[in-house]
Amino acid sequence: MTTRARLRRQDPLTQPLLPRAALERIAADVVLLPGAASAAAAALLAALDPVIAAAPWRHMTTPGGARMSVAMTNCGQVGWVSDRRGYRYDAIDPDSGLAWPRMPEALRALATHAAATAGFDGFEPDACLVNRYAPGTRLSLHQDRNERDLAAPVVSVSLGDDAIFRIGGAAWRGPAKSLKLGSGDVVMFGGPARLAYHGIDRILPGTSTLIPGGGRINLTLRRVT
Ligand code: MD3
Ligand code: FE
Repeated sequence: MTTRARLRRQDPLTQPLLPRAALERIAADVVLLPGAASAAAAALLAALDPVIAAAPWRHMTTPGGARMSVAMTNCGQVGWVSDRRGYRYDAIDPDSGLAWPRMPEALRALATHAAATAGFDGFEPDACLVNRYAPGTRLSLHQDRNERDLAAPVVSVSLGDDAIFRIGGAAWRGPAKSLKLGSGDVVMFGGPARLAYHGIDRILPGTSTLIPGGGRINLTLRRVT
């Protein structure tokens, strides 16, 4: 549970009058829907089971030859892959030689509805990158720019342990904001924020019991083709 949610729940007088904000604008084109996926969290996790069975977690290699500490898989028409040749999207899972598993309908619908709530109408994701963070795992500051249509937003769904997320601007250096992402939080990144540098600095272990064994799973729904 996030600090924000804990504070509100401990205050029986104000809770009925001041429900947790349904939408927080973090920056011009970054919209947080706190807990928007909380009710669906267990169902989303279960919907990932067939995805993981068909395309098991793997640690990809960066173009520089480093093993990523984040474990990843994909579902949808194309999946994000990285190896010595670079980063790209591919319709084929290199580990199986098969198409990526289909995107669970519950996930697609959640992303489309969340995007519409934030003002991104008509978002039709065709890819979902699934990231798994054990405690101690980090994702270094990077940009996502391999998607063809950079006008489409990216929708992120956090499950499990809280994470400290950092988002800066279009330059690697420069001011950045830190944001705690808790289980069920949905964040939309659109417009100029689409090219913002961002990363995961830290996982806060033991902050959620959703995922057996702990840790965090992040789903990013994207329009790639
Ligand atoms: C801002 N994932 O998969 S989600 C990624 O929590 C990635 O697993 C992080 O960065 C995670 O590429 C952060 C938030 C996010 C995702 C994609 C973005 C923010 C973004 C793309 C453009 C701008
Ligand atoms: Fe990213």
